[in-house]
Amino acid sequence: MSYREINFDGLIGPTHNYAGLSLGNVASAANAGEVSSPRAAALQGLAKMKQLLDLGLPQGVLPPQERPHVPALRMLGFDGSDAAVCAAAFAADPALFRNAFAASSMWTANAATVSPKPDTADGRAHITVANLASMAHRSLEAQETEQWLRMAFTDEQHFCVHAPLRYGVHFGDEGAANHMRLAPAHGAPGVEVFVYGEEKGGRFPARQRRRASEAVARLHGLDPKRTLLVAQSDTAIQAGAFHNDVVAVANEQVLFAHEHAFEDKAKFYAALEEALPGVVIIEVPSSEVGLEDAIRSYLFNSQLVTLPEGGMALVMPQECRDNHRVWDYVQKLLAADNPIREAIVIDVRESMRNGGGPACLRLRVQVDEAALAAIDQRFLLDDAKWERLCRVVEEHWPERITPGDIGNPALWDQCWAARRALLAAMRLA
Ligand code: SUG
Repeated sequence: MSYREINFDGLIGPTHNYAGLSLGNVASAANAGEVSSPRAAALQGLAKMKQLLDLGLPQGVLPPQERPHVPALRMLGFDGSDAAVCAAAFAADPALFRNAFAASSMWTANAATVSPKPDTADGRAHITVANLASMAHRSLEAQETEQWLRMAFTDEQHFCVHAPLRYGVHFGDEGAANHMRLAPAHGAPGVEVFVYGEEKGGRFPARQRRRASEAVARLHGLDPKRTLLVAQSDTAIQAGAFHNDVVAVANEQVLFAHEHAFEDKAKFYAALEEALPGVVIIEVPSSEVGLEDAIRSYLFNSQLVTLPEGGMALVMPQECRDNHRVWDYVQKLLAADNPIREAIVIDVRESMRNGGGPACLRLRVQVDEAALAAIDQRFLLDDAKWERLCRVVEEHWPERITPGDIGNPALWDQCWAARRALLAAMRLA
C-alpha cells in the first residue's frame, strides 16, 4: 500500500507581529518590538508550500485563527460589540491583548501529535490536539485548532481526533514539535519518540510534560515496545531550544540531531537501535556546529522529506546558508554516505524572527491512499488554490505592523476581514 506524507502548513495570519511573548525563545525575545511584515510573511509561507508541492509532495494548509481573539476576551469578562470588547481589553490590559492578537497558530508543528495507522492499536490515525498550556498566547489556539482538525479529519474510519489534554500546565503538551517518528518507510510500523522537558529551575521553562507525552501515547494506542520517552537536554533548553524540533528532526530511518539535544543520548540511541535495527543516526558535534549556531540558523528545524524519486532532502531556512560554519557542515553532510542528498534553501525570515523555522510551520500526517482521499479536500493545496490564496493575501494582508498599531481598531477590522476573505477562498466560510 502506498503511503504519502502530507505537510499541513499554517497559513501565516494577518496579525503576524513581534510581541516578545515566548519566554525561552531567543528569537522572539530578540525581535520584540520590531516592525513585522504580515503580507511578506504569508507570501513566504505560501512560497514554501509551493516549493514542496513542486517537489511532488502532497501539501495541506490550515487557515489562520481569528485574531484579535474576541471569544477568548469575552470569556475573560469583556463585553459589547467585537470592537468594544477589544477596545476595553486593550485599555485594561495591553499585554493580555497582545496575547489575543498573536498569529502563532501558523506554527502547526504545535497544533497536534499525529500517530499514523501502522503504529496504532485500532489501525486508525490518531491525532491529539496540543493544549499549548505553557504560553498564554499559544494556549488560546487549542479550541480553534480542534475545530479545524475535526473538520479536516472527520472520517472516523481512518482518523480519530482527540481533544486537547486538560488540567493545564501539569499536562503541558506542545504537539509534534516534541515528537519524532522513525520507521523503515512511512507505511511500516514505526517507533514513536516523545521528547519531554524536565523543570530544573533554569531561566527558561521546559514546555513539554512527560505525563502529557505518556497520556498521548496511551490515547493513540501505541505499542509500548515501539514507544520511547526521552528527556530533552536542559543545556539545549537553556540555550533556547524551547522545542525538541529546534535541535533534532527525524524522517523514516534517519535521525538528524545535535550532540546536545538529549539528556541521556547513549541510552536513547541504544533503545532506538534496538527498536529499529537499521536506524541511521546522524549526530552533529558541537565542534562543527555549536548549539548557538544551531539555534540561530535553525539547521535542525529543516523539513527532512522523502523525495518521490527516492532519497531525502533537507528544506532549510536561508539562515543556514548565511552562517558559514553551518553551511560548511551542510556541504560535508551532502557529500557523505547517507540518505540526505539535497539541501533546499527557502526564505521564511519573517517567521524565523519569531523562532519559527520551516519545520515549525508544518504538521506531518502520513496516510495511505484511502485515508488521503478521506481528508476534507478543502485543506489540501493544488496550484489553482495556491494562486487563489496568494491573491487574497496580496489584497487583504497588512503590509506592516508596528507595536503602536496593535491597539488600532482599523487594523482589527482589516485582520478580521482578511481572514474572512481567506476562509471564503478556501470554501470554509
Ligand atoms: O511557541 N513563537 C513560537 C514559535 C514556535 C516554533 N515552533 C516549533 N518549534 N515547532 C513559540 O515560541 C512568538 C510570538 C511573539 O513573540 O510574538 C512565538 O509564539
